[in-house]
Amino acid sequence: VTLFLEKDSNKNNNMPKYVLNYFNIQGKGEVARLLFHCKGVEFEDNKISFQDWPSHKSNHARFPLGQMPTLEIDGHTVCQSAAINVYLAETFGLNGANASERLVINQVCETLNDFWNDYVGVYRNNTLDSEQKKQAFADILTNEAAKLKLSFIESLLKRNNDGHGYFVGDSITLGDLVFFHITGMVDESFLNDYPLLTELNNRVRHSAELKSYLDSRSHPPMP
Ligand SMILES: N[C@@H](CCC(=O)N[C@@H](CS)C(=O)NCC(=O)O)C(=O)O
Repeated sequence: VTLFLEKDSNKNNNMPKYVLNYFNIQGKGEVARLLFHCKGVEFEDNKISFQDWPSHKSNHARFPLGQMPTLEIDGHTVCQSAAINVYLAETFGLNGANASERLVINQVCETLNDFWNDYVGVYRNNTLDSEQKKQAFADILTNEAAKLKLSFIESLLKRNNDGHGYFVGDSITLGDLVFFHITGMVDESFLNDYPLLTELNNRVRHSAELKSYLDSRSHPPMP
């Protein structure tokens, strides 16, 4: 493990060979993809179909927990999406300039992670039919708890460049990408009451770094 960490920290070395393994959906692998595309770093986007997955799952050298995403870094395999995302963000300079900026980014990521867990709860709830699921997804972003979270996130945004830029600094970081990813899983009209957040999503969507990737992206948010 130390091998690739040492290599990464040496800026004179070439980038390692990255392989990201995940399903052909956005899900828990998409933030890593966005980080690669944002920085223009080459990687193999290895999309494994749901059909093929059972034959890979027990290969613990490539899937230590029998789950995806996993990231291969010069052949060393790591797992856990949040760990992968933070590692890539730090390696690419997309995780804030100092501890205070990372504190903002982490608050954004953790708050949005709560939404994600709510989504997954609804998604996996087999007692709901598809109409009830649609309603439950809508509730997740419009109930009182959601309003509190979205207002909080908007207030964090507002502290930097009066809310007309990014969560920290002057360019996209992990916080902006996680925000864009999670809120993008549902209808954007849910953000209508939060104009600065809507603006941020548009800014990320049309950023020079991500525009061409997002224009051509065809894999769905969820299966
Ligand atoms: N805590 C893990 C969870 C990973 C996870 O739940 N992976 C799911 C897909 S999102 C998976 O691999 N499911 C297939 C399986 O368990 O066989 C992470 O964040 O990476």
